[in-house]
Amino acid sequence: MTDLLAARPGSGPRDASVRPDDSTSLVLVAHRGPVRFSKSKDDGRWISHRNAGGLVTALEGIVQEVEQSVRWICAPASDEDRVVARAQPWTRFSLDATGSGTTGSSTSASCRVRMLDIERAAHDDFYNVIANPLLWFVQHELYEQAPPQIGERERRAWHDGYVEVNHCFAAALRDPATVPVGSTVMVHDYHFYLVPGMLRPTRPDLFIQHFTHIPWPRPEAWRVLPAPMRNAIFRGLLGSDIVGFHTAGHVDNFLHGCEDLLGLPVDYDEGAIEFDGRRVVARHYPISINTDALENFAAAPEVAERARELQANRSQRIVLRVDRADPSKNIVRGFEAFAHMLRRHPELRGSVTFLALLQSTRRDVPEYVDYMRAIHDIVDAVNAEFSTAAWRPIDLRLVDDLALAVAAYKTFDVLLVNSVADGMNLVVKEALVVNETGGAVVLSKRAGASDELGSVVVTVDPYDVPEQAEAMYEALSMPEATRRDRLAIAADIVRSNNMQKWLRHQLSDIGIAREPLAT
Ligand code: ADQ
Repeated sequence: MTDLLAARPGSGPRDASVRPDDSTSLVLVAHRGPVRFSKSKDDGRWISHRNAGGLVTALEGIVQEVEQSVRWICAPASDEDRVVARAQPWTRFSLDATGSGTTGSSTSASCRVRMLDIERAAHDDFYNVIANPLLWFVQHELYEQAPPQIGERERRAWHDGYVEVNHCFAAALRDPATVPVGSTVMVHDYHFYLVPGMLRPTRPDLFIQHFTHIPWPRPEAWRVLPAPMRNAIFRGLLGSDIVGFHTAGHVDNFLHGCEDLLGLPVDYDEGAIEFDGRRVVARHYPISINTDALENFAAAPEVAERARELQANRSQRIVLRVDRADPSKNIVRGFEAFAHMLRRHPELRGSVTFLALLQSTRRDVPEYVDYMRAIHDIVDAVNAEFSTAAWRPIDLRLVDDLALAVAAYKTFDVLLVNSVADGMNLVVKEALVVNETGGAVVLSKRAGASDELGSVVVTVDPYDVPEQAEAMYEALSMPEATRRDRLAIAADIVRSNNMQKWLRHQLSDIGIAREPLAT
């Protein structure tokens, strides 16, 4: 995932060191922090860089949205981060509100960042064996055809990695010097399902919210995991006061899981579960993008430069996808569908190019290495079948380049988002806001975004390749006026359900909302 802003060098950990104050009452817990460190080759000084990523950007929005100062607890992402984590527990990190554009004001919000000194072996098990791929694959239902082997390695990695890292986080959060009495703790994503349950018994003074950014599947999908693991996940989450998801469907799946797998009493009307003598509520908060910041970025010179480059080399029409190279994004089936369309509609050959901007991801996980190979194989096969001297049907670029992605968003004819499952999918929201050419969208019914946008885009089932081929053809063939009307409606939906709304809805439920800012 990429931020709207390039990493900006800042001050090193020595001079950025601060003592935490005691008035802080909002604590964010996420695997990634807003900052990472490197050592200058010139003078050996530490340099801090702003981290990229959709989740980081969203959490930065929280820092800007609330009045009180915020603490952010995260894991180190490199050996350099580990050195810094050992040398000093807290680093101050400033956000320039003009730069990130959340409020449009010139004031600067800041937070205190604490990276926990997690042992590398435990982190590897936690991240590369359990969180990605096991939990990611279970929750995106990528095991439908071939369930995983949960052997000794996975059991050990569960205890020595996932449980251990969650325990390290819970232990740090237990300390009132890290989390002052009465704080609100917002825990993010599938890395930390156990933290709320570990924290609750010793810190009943805290208000704990957990938010899951990826799909929450139906109870049956969880049966892929051994009962002790899946029960620990549900019970861990139920240490929260509020559990948040992107869609009403994910909430419903969670409630059914509590009833079916744990036998707990569930009030479906209220979205509430009785657990351990407490009432836990499940709510949905559909995440979005910072539309103002994106529109400003779309007008930047670097985007114009990429747009010129694209224009110089483009064929008449472009089918676009922008994704991490992740099996959940269904990239291989997307290329198969494109080939299917070229077979059924040979008149399109030579005039439509599939531009795929793929960001490499999770290279330490064998499933991802295999998937990348499968992507290259299908691209080679399709290009070998259809290429002519003047035209190559698939233009695959392995890039992490948001300026190029935004330039492509501006002028695509069809955007393909065919995820097997997706918590939300921010690519479709970004593309709809930026497109200037009446681009049409083909969207998976299993992306969270289809709840909001399904009625104005062409929706598809992610496993149905011929349907995706026909949907792309339909989108390419749609009259321009229809495409422009649909785009305008869809972009309005995204602009009115923007990231600020996602944040304020949660903060209001937590009860710490400030007065709405004029936007
Ligand atoms: P992701 O799975 O990463 O997020 P998504 O929501 O689509 O998926 O966000 C991807 C982000 O990365 C977008 O901001 C996009 O612009 C950027 N990106 C993708 N490819 C890129 C490239 N080649 N170059 C530059 N930037 C690129 C997880 C869940 C989603 C959920 C989000 C937020 O899987 O379902 O929407 O978190 O909760």
